[in-house]
Amino acid sequence: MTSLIPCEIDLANYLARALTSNQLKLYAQHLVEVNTGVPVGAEVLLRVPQPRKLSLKNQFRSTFLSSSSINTEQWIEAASHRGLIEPLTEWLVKKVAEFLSNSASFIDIPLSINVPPSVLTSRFVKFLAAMLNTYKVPTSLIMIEITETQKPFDLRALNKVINDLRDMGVKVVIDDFGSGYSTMTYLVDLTVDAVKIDRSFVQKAPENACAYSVLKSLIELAKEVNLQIICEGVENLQQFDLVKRLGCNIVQGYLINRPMPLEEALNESKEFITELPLH
Ligand code: G
Ligand code: MN
Repeated sequence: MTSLIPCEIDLANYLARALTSNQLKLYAQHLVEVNTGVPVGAEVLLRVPQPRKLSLKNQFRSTFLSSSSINTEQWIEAASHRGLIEPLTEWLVKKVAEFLSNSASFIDIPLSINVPPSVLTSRFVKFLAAMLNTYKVPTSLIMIEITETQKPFDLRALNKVINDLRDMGVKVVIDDFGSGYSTMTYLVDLTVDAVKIDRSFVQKAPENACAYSVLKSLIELAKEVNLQIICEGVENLQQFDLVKRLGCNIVQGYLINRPMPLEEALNESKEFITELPLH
C-alpha cells in the first residue's frame, strides 16, 4: 500500500489520515500468567506504517520517527486535539470484533482495548454491545484497559459504565496504575477486575529502593482489595523474579515477547507457553 502522507503534518493529522485511509494496523502483545507461562490475554496496540517522507515540526518528530508504533498515551493525547479519540476507539472496537468473528474458533483469550475515561460513556457500552452482537463475539473475549488521563471526569458516571461493562461479561482493568494523579481515588471509587501496574515502577524496582517500595505497596494494596495484578514492561528475569515474588499474577513485556501483528499473536496463543524459569 502506498503512503498518503503529506510532508508537513502533526501526529493528529497523520492519525486522522491513517484512519480514513485504513492504514492503521492492529498489533498485540501477550499477557502471561506468572506461575504457568500460559497466555491469559493480549493487549491490542495501534501501529502506523512508517511514513517515507515526513518532516514534522513539532514535538512528535523524534518519538514518531524512531518507531512505527504509537504508544497509547501518544495516540490518545494526539487524538484528543482533533476530537479523534471516539472515532478511533470505535474503529478499534469494530476491527477487534470483526477479527474475533473471523477467527473465533481458535481464540480463547480476551483481547484488551485501551480506552480513556472520556470515551467510556453509555454510548460506548451500546456501541461495544452492538458490535459484539453483530459479529457474534462473546463478551468474555473483551477486556477494557482504562488509561490514565489528566482531564477531569465524573468518577461516578465512569463507575456506572464500568458496572454495565462488567454486567455484560467484559473485564475491566485500570491501566498505568500508580503513575497518575488519581490512583487512590480509582481504587476506592471504581469497581474493576484488575490493575496494570505502570512499567516505570517495574523497571526501576530492581535498582531503586524507593521504586521497589512503591511497587511492593501497589501490589499489596491491589491484593488487599482482591484485584488481579498485572505488571507491564517486564524486560528481564530480574524484574520478572521480583514481581513474581511480590505477588503479581500476570506479566507483559519484552521478556515474554514484542508486540506482533494481531493475527500472529493469536495464532501463537494456541500452543504458546512461555519458556521461563517459572518455578
Ligand atoms: O501503557 P500501555 O499498556 O499502552 O503500553 C503499551 C506500549 O508499551 C506499546 O507501545 C508497547 O510496544 C510497549 N511495550 C510493551 N512491552 C514493553 C517493554 O517490556 N518495555 C518497554 N519499554 N515498552 C514496552
Ligand atoms: Mn494499556
